[in-house]
Amino acid sequence: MSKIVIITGVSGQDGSLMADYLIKNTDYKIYGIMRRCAKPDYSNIKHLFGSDRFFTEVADLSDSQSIDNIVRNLKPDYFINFAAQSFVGSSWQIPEQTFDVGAVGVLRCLEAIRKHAPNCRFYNAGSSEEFGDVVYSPQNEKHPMRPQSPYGAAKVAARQLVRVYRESYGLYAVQGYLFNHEGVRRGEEFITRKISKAVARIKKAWDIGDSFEPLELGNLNSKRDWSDAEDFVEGVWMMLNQDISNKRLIENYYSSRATTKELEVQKNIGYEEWYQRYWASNAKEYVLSSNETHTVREFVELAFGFAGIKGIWFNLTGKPEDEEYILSDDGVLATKKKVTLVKINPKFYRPAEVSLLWGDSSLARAELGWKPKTTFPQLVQKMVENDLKS
Ligand code: NDP
Ligand code: GDR
Repeated sequence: MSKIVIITGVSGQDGSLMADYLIKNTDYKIYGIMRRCAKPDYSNIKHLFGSDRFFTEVADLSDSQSIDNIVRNLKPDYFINFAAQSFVGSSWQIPEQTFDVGAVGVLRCLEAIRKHAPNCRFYNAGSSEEFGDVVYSPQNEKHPMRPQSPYGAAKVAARQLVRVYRESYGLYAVQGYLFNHEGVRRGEEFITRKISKAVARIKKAWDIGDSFEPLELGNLNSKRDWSDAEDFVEGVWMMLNQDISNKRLIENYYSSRATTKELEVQKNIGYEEWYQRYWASNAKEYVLSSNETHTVREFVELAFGFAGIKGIWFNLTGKPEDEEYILSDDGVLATKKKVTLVKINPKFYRPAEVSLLWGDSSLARAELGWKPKTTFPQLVQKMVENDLKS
């Protein structure tokens, strides 16, 4: 019988990419969970509606009954939780909702799995925001948790719950540490998509001789480790299938399965149950990252560059909020008049900033054999070209 995978947050970037990945690489049935919404946005998943392996269900992470019912009815083999209020900036405006979905929502999933599908493998979407105010770089799995936002704090709480349920009940439950990942399905308020959309808008206006409003940004100096989301859903699937992907654990498995003690346990509970328990108690949590860090400033320069627009940074007062990115005289679209492409709007500053994120995913690369395929410039180019086309 075909296995069943539940994906929450399926209308978002990662959920929809995971659904695509599983339709392509498995023969499993995918149940995408969407919350009730007056005008649902199906843009990321409408291409899947013709598939006889893709279904949608209505549930909400803030409603324990809805999660419980779905797990009880479907008895899934995998539950991949991508649902969250995922915009860090908004987490100061709606902290309670962010925490409820990001932390208590995870507890609701774990409880439903514990009661109705204890052999189901659970993934929760952890974040580099959990590292927050970092104490060393690059950050690996051992870095302390120092979140700087209600969003980051919710993810840290969720991580503790995932660990407690794994250790208390023997669930295969893991939470990766994922650094920023982007792409053409990225929400428009996140910086990368905000830039690629604005570059396309400005390029279009410029080409037809129209005036345009500059792109308004906050902190240009913050550094992020950006990757392509398509590479990351594969890494998440590897974390959920470490009996197939984890070289080190597979070696340990072969050496421990014939020990006298383990043979005794196998005799008592049966090999299949022993296998489930073995992988549940040994599954590990990994960092996924590009292992590079770049400033917002660099992203801006590359994005305008891919649209054939050259600019320079300009600041008459030296105050950060007076900095502008202006069309440069020696650029392809040169002009004598000052044309502002980007300016600062302090409303995009955050009450507390995570100024540097830089991942070290060497453990995932060594043990899972995972590696991102898309480079930083390729990612920027892909996003700009997509927005120029649309
Ligand atoms: P998106 O914002 O694109 O998607 C979030 C999804 O969660 C949407 O489908 C949204 O539905 C859904 N959702 C929100 N609240 C609820 C709720 N109460 N019940 C059910 N569904 C809900 O995020 P991403 O795809 O980028 O990220 C996926 C996960 O990974 C998130 O948990 C995020 O925090 C985490 N993460 C993301 C990183 C990144 O760089 N992208 C890095 C590290 C972690 P709706 O369409 O109705 O809003
Ligand atoms: P982040 O992503 O907070 O890292 O969270 P975001 O793209 O929102 O911000 C990245 C950095 O850019 C700075 N910045 C701005 N950000 C936005 N959105 N808009 C602006 O105008 C702007 N100007 C400067 C921010 O201050 C920040 O430093 C993402 C989300 O996907 C989370 O869900 C995920 O957990 C983390 O990545 C890892």
